[in-house]
Amino acid sequence: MNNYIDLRSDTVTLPTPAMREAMAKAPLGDDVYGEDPSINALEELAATKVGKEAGLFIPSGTMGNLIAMLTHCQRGDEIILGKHAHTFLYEGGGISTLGSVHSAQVWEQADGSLALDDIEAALRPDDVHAPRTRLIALENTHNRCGGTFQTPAYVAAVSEFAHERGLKVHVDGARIFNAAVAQGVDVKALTGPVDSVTFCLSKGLCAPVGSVLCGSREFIAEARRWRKHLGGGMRQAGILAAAGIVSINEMVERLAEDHARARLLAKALAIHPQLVLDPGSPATNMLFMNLADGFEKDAAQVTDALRERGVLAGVTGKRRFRLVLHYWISDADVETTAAAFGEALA
Ligand code: TLP
Repeated sequence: MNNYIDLRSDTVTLPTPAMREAMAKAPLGDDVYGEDPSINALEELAATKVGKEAGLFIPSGTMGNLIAMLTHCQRGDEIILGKHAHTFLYEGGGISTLGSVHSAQVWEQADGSLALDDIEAALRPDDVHAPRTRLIALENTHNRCGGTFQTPAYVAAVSEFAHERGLKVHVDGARIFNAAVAQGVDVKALTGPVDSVTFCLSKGLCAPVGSVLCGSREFIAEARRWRKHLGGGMRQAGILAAAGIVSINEMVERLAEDHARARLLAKALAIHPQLVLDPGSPATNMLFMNLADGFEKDAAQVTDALRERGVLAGVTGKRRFRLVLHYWISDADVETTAAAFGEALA
C-alpha cells in the first residue's frame, strides 16, 4: 500500500520506471495467434535464462504450477510434494479440483528440501489400489520453510532419482532467482536438471503481472493448450511481458540487495527478547519469527501497532510473522521498521 513500508510480501512490488517506459513502447499482437512480439521475446529470453527449450507466459505463479502439473500428469496420477509446499497449501487444491490429480505429502526438512528417503517411501507400487506416482514437485526458494534455498547438488540428486524411475520433476521457482543469487550460482544449475520450472516476474523482480513456465518444446506445446483451457490466453499481454523482460534483464542481480537488507533487519530485531527469529533466518529475502513464550501480545496486536507506525508486516500464525524485503524497501525503511518494532513490542 502506498505510504506504508510494506513488508507483507514481495508480491506488493510496483513496476519500476524502466518497466513503465518499456510497457508504453511495447510492440503488441494477439498472443493466442502467437503474434505478440513482446510475449514471444519474453518467452525466448526466459527459456534461455533457465536453460530450457521453450517458455510460456502465464498470468500467475499459481496458474503456472497448475498448468505444469496438469501437463505432466493424467487423471488419477499422484504428485509427491511437501506438506508446506505453496502448491499444496495455497493454490486452492487446483490439481485435484481441476485435474483429478492426487498428492502424496512429505514432511520437509528444515531447509525446505524433501529427503530422498522420504520421497522413496512415498513412491506407489504398481498396484490397482494405488494412484500412479508421476511427478516430484520441489519449491525453490521455499516460502513456508523460511525463504530457504535448495542447492544445485540437491536438485541434481532428486532429478536423477526421479528420472531413473521414469518420474518427472517440476520446480515451483516463484523465487528461483533469489535462490540462485543467494548461492552465487547460475540459475541453470538449479533448473537444468529438472523437467519444468515456473518462475514469477511479479515478486522480487517487480513486474506488475506474470510468471513464465519453462520446459522442453514438446512440454510447452502441451502446456499452451492447458493455458487456453484455463482461460489464460491473454491476447495483447505484451504490455505486461515488456515489464517482464526488464525484470529478467535488470532486476535479477540486485536481489542480493534485498537479501542484505533482510540480514540487516534481522540483526536489528535480534536485540528484542520478545522476538524469536527462526534459526538461520534469513536465507534470502524473507524473515520469519515468533513471539517469545510469555510475551502477552499476539501477532495481530503487534501488527496493528506496527501499522499505526506505518509498517505492514505479514501474520502467518497466531504468534508468527513474515517480513519480506524487496526493491521498494530502502536502508532507511529498515531503520524505521526496527524502531517501529521497538515501540510495538513495548
Ligand atoms: N505466494 C504469496 C502468497 O500466496 C503466500 C506470497 O505472498 O508469498 N509459489 C510460491 C512459492 C509463492 O510464494 C507464491 C505466492 C506462488 C507460487 C503463487 O504466485 P501467484 O501469487 O503469482 O499466483
